Amino acid sequence: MQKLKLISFPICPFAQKTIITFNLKGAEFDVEYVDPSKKPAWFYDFSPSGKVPILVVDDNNVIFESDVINEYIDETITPSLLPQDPLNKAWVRAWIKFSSEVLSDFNSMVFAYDQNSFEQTYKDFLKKLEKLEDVIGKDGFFYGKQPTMIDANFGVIFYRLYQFEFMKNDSKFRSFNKVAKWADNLNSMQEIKGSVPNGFNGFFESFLKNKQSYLYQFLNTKK
Ligand SMILES: N[C@@H](CCC(=O)N[C@@H](CS)C(=O)NCC(=O)O)C(=O)O
Repeated sequence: MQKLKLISFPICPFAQKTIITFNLKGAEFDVEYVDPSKKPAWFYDFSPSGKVPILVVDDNNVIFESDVINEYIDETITPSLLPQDPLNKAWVRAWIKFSSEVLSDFNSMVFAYDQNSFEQTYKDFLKKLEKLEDVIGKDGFFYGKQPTMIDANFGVIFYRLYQFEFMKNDSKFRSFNKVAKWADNLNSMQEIKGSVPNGFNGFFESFLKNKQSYLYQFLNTKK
């Protein structure tokens, strides 16, 4: 059996989707969290872009880029989290690409420094959810009755969205019935709840505070 170690920062969304992928497979793996402001020297030998996540396989093989890491995991650990049929597989993969744009909109919301810029980025985010409402399944997953790789990607986004009660309950978000049901379902899953390290809330809170994010004041966990 291969030895798998993921290197991450505590609140990295790209690494979180890989952890969810591992969790959905019930795979054994280790995670090492490094402090982004104090990256150890060995990190640069492993990570050409200086970014996490990286996956270390059997101590000396390194894979970087979260989507590539996830494909490697899917190819080497059963069961596959992609449809078998090539056409449906391509369809799910295409929407996985789209999930990167949705994550980017979500991150823009997190980085927004005032109400106006937040509202603009939230509009962009909702427009993308509208596209999803038309295509997702009705059984609480994106495709079919079981999670596929794309549920990991959106699990990360919805996990973070639900850190803000007002967005979770927002009528515009809730008006996308299928998306809201999907988000509720993903957030109820242990594979997703257990995809962040201990202390995640504190790290996320400090991150928003340091970025002077408009959303900081709305964090559920904020005292
Ligand atoms: N395309 C990359 C993006 C990874 C990325 O942007 N990671 C961030 C952390 S979430 C990072 O390492 N940034 C460099 C830094 O903060 O020093 C992937 O999907 O793996």
